[in-house]
Amino acid sequence: MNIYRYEENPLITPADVKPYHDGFEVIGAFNAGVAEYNGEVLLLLRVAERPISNDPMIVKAPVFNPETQQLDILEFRTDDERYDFSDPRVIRNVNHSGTFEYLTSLSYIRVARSKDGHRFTIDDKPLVYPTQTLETFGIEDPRVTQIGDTYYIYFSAVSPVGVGESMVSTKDFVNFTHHGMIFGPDNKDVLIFPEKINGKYYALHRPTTKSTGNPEMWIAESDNLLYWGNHKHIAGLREGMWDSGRMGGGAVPIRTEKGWLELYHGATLDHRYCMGALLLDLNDPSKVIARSNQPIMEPEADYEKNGFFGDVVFSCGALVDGDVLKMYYGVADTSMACAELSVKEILDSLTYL
Ligand code: MAN
Repeated sequence: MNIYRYEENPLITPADVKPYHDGFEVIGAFNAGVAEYNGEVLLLLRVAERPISNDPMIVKAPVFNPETQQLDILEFRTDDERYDFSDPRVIRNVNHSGTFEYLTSLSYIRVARSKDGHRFTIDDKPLVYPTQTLETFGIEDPRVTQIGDTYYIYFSAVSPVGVGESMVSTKDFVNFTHHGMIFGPDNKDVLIFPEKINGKYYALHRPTTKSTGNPEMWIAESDNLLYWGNHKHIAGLREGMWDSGRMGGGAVPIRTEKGWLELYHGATLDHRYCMGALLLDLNDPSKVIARSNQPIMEPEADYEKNGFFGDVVFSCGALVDGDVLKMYYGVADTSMACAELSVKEILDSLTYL
């Protein structure tokens, strides 16, 4: 697989983003959704900001308060034995293993704009910021599907009652309609197909199940993009392989002659995130035709291996120009990068089932 990583990588780093909140630092500008609007490439960055702590014994947790529309900042002592601070992203209660109590940063969506897809200018203010009780821990990992002249932007809405997928829509990136939560908790990695198939809208999604099952890929259909049904499980984890721990959709599905090409992320149980692909039937996208046995991209560059949470390549959007696929991707839960791959080479690399 030929992969051309841009020389400018990482294209956007936290140092390029001015904090929106006083007394905070930007620790991540990553996992961006991608859109083309008015002749520009827009990256809808997940910006993560953290309250600065001057005391190494204190870990702070920012929480959006829907009543005041401000952030509350909670403080925890690192020697408090009720909590586990070993994962820098979260504060866990030692008695509830698996779940987390608080996040150490708050994420929201901010836009970076570019004429050439390489050099970006970052807006001063958020594009989509928490407003509701289901978003008090932040909004994360946006994806964008353009249908006609409407852009549907959907993201993980994180709060103490769970992580679900909520959606807003806009025609101009100024005025928004909030459609509420379209996939209830726990669910992430929703990808809405860019056109109807046999009269229905389709979306990939990734429930996290607690009774039986694993974090794997599902598909659902809808008449109106808001109410989703006829859920089907389409692809699962593979023991001993690069996608043995968790998996979820990445970029908006791309129509090719051979089928819908879905770039997805897979991780091992020790959290090494790679990108691979699924090929779905053009007429019935619940049918998986082919899949990557080997990742199409793995964390290799220094900026992919090292960062806030290292060994992560995680794409939320790509642009296609003929055979050239420009995959924008978050690196190490810290920054944004881009790489060009050949659509044909990806398709040729897949193993048919
Ligand atoms: C995981 C990671 C974090 C994220 C939380 C909540 O722990 O993906 O980056 O903030 O889930 O979604």
